[in-house]
Amino acid sequence: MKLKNLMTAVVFGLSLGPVLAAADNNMGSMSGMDTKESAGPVQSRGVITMINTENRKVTLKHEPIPALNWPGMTMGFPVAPEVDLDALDKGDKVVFTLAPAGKGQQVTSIRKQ
Ligand SMILES: [Cu+2]
Repeated sequence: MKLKNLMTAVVFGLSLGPVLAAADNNMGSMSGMDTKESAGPVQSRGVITMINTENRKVTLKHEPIPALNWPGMTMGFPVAPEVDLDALDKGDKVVFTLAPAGKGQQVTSIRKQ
């Protein structure tokens, strides 16, 4: 039954598409967002909604970032080791830079606006 085998191959091939697309979308709290893989450092603005200096994590309510295809949203980022967080607090309006790190983005600079 050659025709049946062909149909099976076609159905299997079609069903594989969404599975691969889902596997690409592995961004932790940002699951569901479509991220461009090759983006370099990008600058944006936002407000600090949470900051953890010891664990070097910051949560930012950021503006839309067209370079990453991100809408405005609140999300957490790891902060690069060289970035000084001591002068920053929850509620601060900031300008920050993101650079690709692992499967997501990390903050490579951040300062009060
Ligand atoms: Cu985001």
